[in-house]
Amino acid sequence: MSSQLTPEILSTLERQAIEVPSWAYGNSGTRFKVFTTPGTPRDPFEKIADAAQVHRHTGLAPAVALHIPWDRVDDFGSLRDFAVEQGVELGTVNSNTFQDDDYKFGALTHEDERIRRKAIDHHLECIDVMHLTGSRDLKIWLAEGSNYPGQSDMRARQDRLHESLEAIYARLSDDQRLVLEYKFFEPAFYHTDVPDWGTSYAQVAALGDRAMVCLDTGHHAPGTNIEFIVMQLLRLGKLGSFDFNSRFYADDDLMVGAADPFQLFRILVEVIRGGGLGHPDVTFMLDQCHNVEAKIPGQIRSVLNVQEMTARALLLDGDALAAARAENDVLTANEVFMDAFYTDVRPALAEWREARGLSADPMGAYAQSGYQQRIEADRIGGTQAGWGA
Ligand code: PSV
Ligand code: MN
Ligand code: MN
Repeated sequence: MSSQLTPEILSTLERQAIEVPSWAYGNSGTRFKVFTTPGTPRDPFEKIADAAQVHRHTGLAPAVALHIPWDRVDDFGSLRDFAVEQGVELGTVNSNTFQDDDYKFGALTHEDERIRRKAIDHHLECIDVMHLTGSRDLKIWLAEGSNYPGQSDMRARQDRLHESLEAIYARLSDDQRLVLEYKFFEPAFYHTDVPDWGTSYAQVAALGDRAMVCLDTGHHAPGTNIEFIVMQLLRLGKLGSFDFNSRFYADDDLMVGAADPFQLFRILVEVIRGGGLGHPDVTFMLDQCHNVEAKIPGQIRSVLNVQEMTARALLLDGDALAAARAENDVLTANEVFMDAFYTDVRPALAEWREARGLSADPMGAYAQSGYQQRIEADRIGGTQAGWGA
């Protein structure tokens, strides 16, 4: 093999699995416009079929995350069987409390007990779905908060949030988990009820061992040292999952590694340092929308980006780094770090793929496969990802 990737690194890469989101295959957009794309899936089955293409060409994406109610079907058992036929499994179930008029002023935090009950019941329905799909994780992202100082009692909302989460957590079976995602703003602009990792941590710590934090890389203020948060959550044993994507400005949901590959590298260095790579407790997921680019190749590119930065992070010379640190040799430590980042691992990863019966060039193989032409011819009237629905 042409490269620096040792057998040990190659076998570590073997354990990498990246879950893809069903909503990446539907049409999505901004609040200005949702562009439709020929061949867009018309139902959850077609989303799974598209997601399976990503795994087929990369060997990296064996699971698909669902979103309820966007992916609600009459028979989840048959969706599960279909996924297995396609060579993937059903993964994390995402709840949705952001598209119902009742939730205008909150869901799990709402002042009105009736609305809170409705939001809790939605999560119980999601847990029922998880039993049918075989999913382990319930992921909760809450669009709750307020727009103006004085509008809400922030403290009382935290208390209600705890009570609601407790009721949901109590319904999980022993092998299921709750992961609570944080986001610093949007759709609320003054305060958000779960704005940061500390709040998510405080809430999940109060629930128990099977409640963890979900870190979405696009959900921090610009300039935030995300790898520090990764380190801390791993140190505390509370990093349950990643939603990978990249951003230039806000929650852009662009392809992971596209906006800032170096940040992705730094995050993966801390994942490896903290024992999170290939660890069953730490799920790697994408949370992306492909507004203008082709969706399946967009996902293929993304999982390849994660693998590429993982391989580079695995190249970090730990002994040289430790020696430089011990001497407080700042410049050498930084050079060792940058050497790993600047190493081109693409030829080695192409060989890694070929050794596994995959194409060296998954983007090219997908383009050649004829799948895209087939779905464009067959599917008329695809669905939106759900944002405008
Ligand atoms: C909204 O910000 C969001 O992007 C969250 O990151 C969720 O994970 C995702 O939507 C799906 O609900
Ligand atoms: Mn997310
Ligand atoms: Mn988001």
